[in-house]
Amino acid sequence: MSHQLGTLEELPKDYRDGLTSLNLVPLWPNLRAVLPYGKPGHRTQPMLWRYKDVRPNLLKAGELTPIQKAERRVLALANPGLGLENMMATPSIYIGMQLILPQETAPNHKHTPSAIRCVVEGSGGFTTVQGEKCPMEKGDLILTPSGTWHEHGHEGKGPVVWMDALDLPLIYYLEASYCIDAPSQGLRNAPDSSQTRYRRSGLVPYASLNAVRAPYPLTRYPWTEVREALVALSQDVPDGSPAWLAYVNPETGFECLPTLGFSAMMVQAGETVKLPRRSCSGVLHVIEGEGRADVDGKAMSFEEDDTFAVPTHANITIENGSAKKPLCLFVVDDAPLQRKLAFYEEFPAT
Ligand code: GTQ
Repeated sequence: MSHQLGTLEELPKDYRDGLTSLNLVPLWPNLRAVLPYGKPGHRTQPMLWRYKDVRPNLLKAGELTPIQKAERRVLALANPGLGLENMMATPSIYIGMQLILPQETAPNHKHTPSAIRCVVEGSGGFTTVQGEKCPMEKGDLILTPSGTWHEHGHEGKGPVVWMDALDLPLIYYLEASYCIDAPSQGLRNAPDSSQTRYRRSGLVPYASLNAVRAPYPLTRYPWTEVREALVALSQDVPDGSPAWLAYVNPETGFECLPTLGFSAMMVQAGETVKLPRRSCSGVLHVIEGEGRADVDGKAMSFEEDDTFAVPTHANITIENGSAKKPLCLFVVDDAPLQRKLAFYEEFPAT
């Protein structure tokens, strides 16, 4: 039943002032703001960041700020609806574009927020996570979960750039965000686990059936393999739907991280897809291809390496702008957190 609720102005001024002096607030004038009917409100704007705008500024940062003065040389993609200084792409998701130049190192640390990298350009970069050295090639996903030591380096030529996604806004809001640094890690002398223990989906090391399972068994998800899987899946999805694969923990089958979810989507040449309306917020990054997105009526044309933010409950249509080539998107969202809080919802595309 919807009633017109009382307003602040209806209350006598001396009563209001008395409440304020006692740090008390009446709920009813604010109730609809915090509990709107039907759908949540949001300050997050549908927002596109073009890589052709980001890249020159990131390279300029490479000239202006030596790595020692930056620790991490990053430009954050800040959603203006959430206040630029807050460095939030969505209420839960921080996105940064990080540059590392040949021979530079970004020192070892660990922190309470969880992070991932999705490589944008360049070759020869690497991230070492808990002693495991992970090569970084375009489109590779590398996890650095909460509390895991990580450091970056670059043994190749030319700039290396990747996209960082962290649950930093959430952890900061909880007043739980902090970091510890340490000398460089010792390296485990073996290829990363995507090349050895978890070479193929559906197979796990036998001993893991008995063992107390490591929470984060797989750190690197090579894009070449994800892409092959998307191409194969594309042959068996209905027209108007994307081929959509979730990155999961190979030991549990559940999401890789507690808070943020990762997935990859392929839209066939010439196709337009409507996504289900989902209760999570998200960020979509173009690994390959070009096209147009409509997010709650805001149209955005994107190219390869561009990134866009989508608010909770958004209606999203994605059009592959090419008649010849597929469009590949990497998706970050906070669905794992919402599932744990038991209110994640999906509504069919309308
Ligand atoms: O590479 O460890 O964009 O700690 C923000 C915080 C990257 C990182 C960011 C970080 C990192």
